[in-house]
Amino acid sequence: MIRHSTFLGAAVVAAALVAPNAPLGAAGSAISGTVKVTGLASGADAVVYIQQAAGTFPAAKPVEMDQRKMQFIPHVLPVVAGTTVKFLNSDPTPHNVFSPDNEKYNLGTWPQGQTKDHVFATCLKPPCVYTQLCRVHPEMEGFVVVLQNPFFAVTNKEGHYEIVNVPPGAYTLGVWHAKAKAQPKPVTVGADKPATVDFTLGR
Ligand SMILES: [Cu+2]
Repeated sequence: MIRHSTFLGAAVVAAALVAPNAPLGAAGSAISGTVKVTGLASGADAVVYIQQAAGTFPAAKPVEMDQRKMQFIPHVLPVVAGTTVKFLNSDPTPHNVFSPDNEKYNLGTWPQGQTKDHVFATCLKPPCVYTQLCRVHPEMEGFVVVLQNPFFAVTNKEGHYEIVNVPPGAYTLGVWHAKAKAQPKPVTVGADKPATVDFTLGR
């Protein structure tokens, strides 16, 4: 599954919203690249994101984090601040949903086929990372990463990411990974000038 493509739709909508006066055809460009994590075989599940973009960004429509085969899917879910996440249980066993981070929440425990919502509306200094846990199954873990704008992508198992339709401008590109870190990098994109930014994360 190509996780980063899940967010293309949101980025397209947001680009249209933030650039209402842009001439027709002056869509943004892509920022893409590869993330390597020192000591890990896979560069998957890193979030690459523009730290701060001009304008305000409405919440995307609700997105889903599933609990299926004893895993949170997707393992890493970036969202724009204010977005509702629908936590679904697809397993025949009850699961719990809680996070010990930031404002903390415990949505309870519920059976197969049901969802409960949490609105990620309190993030004052993005990124706000919520470790997503299940009290019934201590080995289960996921992450919700709350961001200021919809210009983000999650790396696939090759470590590749692509953020599409970024409005022309100069930005700082951050990267988040559950187990490794790297400094942000500057990036400039033009109307027809995509950019490539690679990261090597250390632990
Ligand atoms: Cu569980």
